[in-house]
Amino acid sequence: MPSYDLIIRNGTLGTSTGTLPADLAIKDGKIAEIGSNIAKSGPEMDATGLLVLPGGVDSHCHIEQLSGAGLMNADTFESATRSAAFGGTTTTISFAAQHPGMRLRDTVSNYAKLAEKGALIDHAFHAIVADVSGENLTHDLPALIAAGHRSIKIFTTYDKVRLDDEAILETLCTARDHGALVCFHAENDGLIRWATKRLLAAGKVAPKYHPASHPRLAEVEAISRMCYLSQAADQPIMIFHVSTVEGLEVLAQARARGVQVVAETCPHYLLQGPELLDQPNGAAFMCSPPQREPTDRAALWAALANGDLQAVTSDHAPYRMDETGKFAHGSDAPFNRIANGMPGLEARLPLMFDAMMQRGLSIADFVRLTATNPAQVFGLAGKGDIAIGMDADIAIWDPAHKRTFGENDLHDNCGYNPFAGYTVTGWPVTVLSRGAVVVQNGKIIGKPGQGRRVPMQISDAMKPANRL
Ligand code: DUC
Ligand code: ZN
Ligand code: ZN
Repeated sequence: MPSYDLIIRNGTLGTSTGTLPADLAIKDGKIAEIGSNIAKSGPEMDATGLLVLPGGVDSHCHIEQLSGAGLMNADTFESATRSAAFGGTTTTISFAAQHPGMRLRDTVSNYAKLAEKGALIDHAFHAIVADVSGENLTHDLPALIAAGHRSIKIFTTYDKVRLDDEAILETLCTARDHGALVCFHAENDGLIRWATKRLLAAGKVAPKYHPASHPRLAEVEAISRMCYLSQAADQPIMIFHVSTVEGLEVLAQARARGVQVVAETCPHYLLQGPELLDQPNGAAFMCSPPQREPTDRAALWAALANGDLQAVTSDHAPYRMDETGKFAHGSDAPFNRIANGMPGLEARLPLMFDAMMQRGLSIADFVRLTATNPAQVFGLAGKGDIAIGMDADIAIWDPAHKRTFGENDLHDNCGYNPFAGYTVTGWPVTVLSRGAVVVQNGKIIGKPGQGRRVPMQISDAMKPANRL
């Protein structure tokens, strides 16, 4: 008779393909058996009335990172991954951010040390490439890719970190030669600068003018251009945080030409509008791209339902509402000098569980969009689903638990919740990472440093079609 480390009994398992009532046994951090009559062999957990889902994979979160504007965000790996675990997420992919003048290999190795010390859950990194000079592309990036850092992030805007088209093409070619995915923050830099200059000159400096400074055409143009560069280099890409209906149309047109492009959106583009910025604490809701219109939200929801968008990530970018964060340039700084971003690691899954169930999506849709797809796109073997042999990264949900978010009830270091007042039904009550309990009964049990780096394997989303 096998002896298991833990059996979770009487729950309903939720996988990327459906649900089934079953018990689940864990051995050595992995799912070892799924069935209805697993013999008792050690510790047990009762999940009667609960859903046993894979822990979330948040493939877009900014942790302990210098922003494009050179500001350190509010979270350490410890605080961010604690917050993630409370929200049912068990794997993060955050950003090792190169700034011009830095060697890429040092950027990633220094960042890995922070994660090794602080992370409570498993993790991987995207390498932000902001300087392609010297040996960064010829030596460092291939070596990093070989070591399992198979995701590259590029900004098309933000002065300090953006790359021009030629540098983007060179990076796409390096990714193609060595097996990596290139992801984009896609907004047209010139359009943003032009709009910003005109707004400031007209004295329109408050946070409520931020959306006008990031026109929707900036996103549409840059997504389109990145799709053409992907086509030219014959290398797949990923577009981060799609916010507009026209952005979705551009993606559909590119796919019809054969461009291999996957894309994500985030809870704030699905649930929030730009009117939130027109209030005294409007800076709390500033992000780029900005929240858009009801028609955009409807189109994004439709794209999640029909498969045109592959993932919902948090874009967790925590800046406190004080001089260490949003107001580093003064409490009356103009919108273009206020840090962009909101905390989202913890609220992502409860928000999406509630919103998806309300809109008629299935548990399997929720699992795929928040865990399975991001794990598969980034080649995180063993993550993002419930099946024998997968890592026992599990979130046990009470689907009936109702909660209204408070002003400052998250476990990160950000000090506010941009979804305060929002009521959700469904909550992760127990969270396991590789079989070990990290959150139970509202308490953190996991320890900093117990998370491991997950090397990325070459995924289908990274492979060129060989049309060159
Ligand atoms: N926009 C970004 O590009 N990154 C972090 C947060 C944000 O709002
Ligand atoms: Zn971005
Ligand atoms: Zn981001």
